[in-house]
Formats: sequence, C-alpha cells, structure tokens
Amino acid sequence: MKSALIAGITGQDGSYLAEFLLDKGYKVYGMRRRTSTPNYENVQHIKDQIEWISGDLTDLASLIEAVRISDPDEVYNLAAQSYVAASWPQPILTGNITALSVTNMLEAVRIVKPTARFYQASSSEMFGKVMEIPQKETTPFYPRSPYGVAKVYGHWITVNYRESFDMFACSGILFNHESPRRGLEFVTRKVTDGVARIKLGLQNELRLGNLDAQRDWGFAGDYVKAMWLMLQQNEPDDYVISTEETHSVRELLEVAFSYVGLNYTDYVVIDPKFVRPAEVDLLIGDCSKAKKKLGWKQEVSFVQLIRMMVDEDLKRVQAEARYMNVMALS
Ligand code: F7E
Repeated sequence: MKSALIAGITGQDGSYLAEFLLDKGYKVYGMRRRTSTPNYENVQHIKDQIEWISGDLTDLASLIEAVRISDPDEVYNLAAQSYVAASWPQPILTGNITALSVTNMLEAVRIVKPTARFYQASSSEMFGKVMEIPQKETTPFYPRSPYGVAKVYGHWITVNYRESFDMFACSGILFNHESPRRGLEFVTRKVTDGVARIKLGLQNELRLGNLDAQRDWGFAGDYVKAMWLMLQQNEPDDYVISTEETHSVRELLEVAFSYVGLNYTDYVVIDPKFVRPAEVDLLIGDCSKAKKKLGWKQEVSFVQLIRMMVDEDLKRVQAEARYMNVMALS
C-alpha cells in the first residue's frame, strides 16, 4: 500500500486529492495545524479514513516529525496563504507561509525521506503581467502580487532541490481551479453564492471589483489527477495545467446569473474595495506538455463548472435558510 502525506488537506484541492488517493488505495496522512476551532467541512465525509498528523508549515521540527510518522511515498505541498488579495495587507505572512515554508517542507523530506516524490503547488499567478500568450512552462514569470512573488520562490526552490539533491520534486503550474468547495472569498464562489442568495431573495446586490480580468478557470477535481500523474512519471518535471480557454469575470457573471433566469447588470455593483493594487489582466495556459506526457485532459467545461457551483450553492443556501426559519420558530 502506497502512502501519501498531504499538507493543506482541508482546503479545496487537498480534499479532492485525498478522495482520489483513497480511491486508489493509498494510506493518506493529512497534516493539520493545531487550532482551537478546526474546520473539516471539505473532508468531513472522509475524515475517518485519514491519518491525522499535527504539523505547522513554519515549524521544521513538526514537519520532520510528520514525514517520519507517515514515511510517505509521495508528499503533496498544497498548503499556502492562497488568497491573492490578502497578500498585500499581509505580505510578510504570505512570504513566510507561501514561499519560505516550501523550503521547510523540502528540507523535511530531504532529511527524513529523500526518495519520497514531492509535489509543489505552483500557480499561474507567477505569470502575472504576461510575457507571452498563451503561457507555458518556458514563459518567463512577472508576478504582480506578494502572493505571486512568493509562489515564484516556491517554484524555483522546488526546481533547485531537484537539481541540487536529485530529489523527485515536481512543480505543477496550475491555472485557476474552482469547485463547490472553493472558499467564499474567491470570485467564482462569491458569484455563485451571491446568485443563490439573490435568487432565493436573501440578498439584493453583489459587490465586486474588476469585471474585465480574464482567467483560465477549470474544475479542481480534474486538476488533482494531474498532480498525481506528475508523481507517477519516470522523471520529475514541471507542468502547466489549464483548460486553454479564458473568460472574463463579466462572462462568469453572465453564465451564473442567466442560469437562474436573472440579468447580472440588475444586481452587480462595482466596489473599489475589491479592486487590487496591481492586477493580472489575462491568463490562458497552454497545457500541451501535460496532455502529451501525462495523458491528462480536463473533463468539466467552464459552463458546466459554474452551473455545478450554482446548483450546489442553491441547495446549501436553501438548507441554511430552512434551518434558520426552524430556529426562529422554536
Ligand atoms: O480572483 C477579480 C480579481 O480571487 C480572480 C487563487 O487560487 O487562482 C486564484 O487567484 C479575478 C481577479 O483568484 C472580485 O481581481 C473581481 O482578477 O478568484 P480570485 P486569483 O486572484 O486569480 C490562482 C491560480 C492562485 O494560485 C490563487 O491562490 O477576479 N475580481 N472582483 C475579484 N476577485 C475576488 N476574489 N473578489 C471580487 O470581488
């Protein structure tokens, strides 16, 4: 039985990856940070199948212990401060967690189990002010946020450990990937949750920032397969994972609102609070290398993805509203 250690297991990607690896018969170790109010929402349904280990990305001793206990064949580093907008007010925290902690993870693996295969969650945010359209593995980076800058560090330190210590370390340059498990602050989920609340009469406007930004949005459930595939190859390498399509926030609004029979222009309000100090205007990935070498391809289209998210948010918001009514009457 193979074993895998996942850092960031309670997040969107970690939860899909854990499901995927459990299905493949892996023993899955999930590293969690000790908090007084842990949040298992994304992994509640598989919580009992996971071996939980306490660890903190900023504490090398705890990472060494996590690798020692799990003795993993594969290590997936999905943990980060991943909200781009929060990286301006908290640039140092973002640097410590999203950049330097990658070295902590790599060091723990190098010291305890250097033969383990290592996956680093790199990001299309590294392309920032894009130097080439579409973006591929060889496109130079030009990050536009402290988050993007931190991810560039994480990417290069992974490449460096591969080249310095002959470690099987891969970096997946994943373009935006979403799902019903996406955090509510990200634009796709903010929109689909907003659509559900507006449709159910619980909200009457949706406040957003830049509607012209364009992103290459795929389904997170498809993307975790690519992470695993990277670690099954004969040689470690870096891969772009994307849909090869780009859509603006405005198009996202059109798809989500029209699905429930509404017009977004009646509800969306531009709020400068959500406009970023520096924007990434356009992302579109060329994932031909992953298609060719990994045999990976996306299954869920942009429109299917957004409709799936609206459906799930309608169900959840409806259930929450029913619960609140029952509580109010009791
Ligand atoms: O923003 C615009 C915003 O926060 C997308 C993370 O997973 O993907 C994600 O980063 C776009 C931006 O994702 C609002 O300005 C407009 O242009 O959903 P987002 P992101 O910044 O692209 C990459 C690949 C990662 O690695 C990151 O970890 O939407 N936008 N109005 C807005 N965005 C938000 N969040 N909220 C708004 O009100």
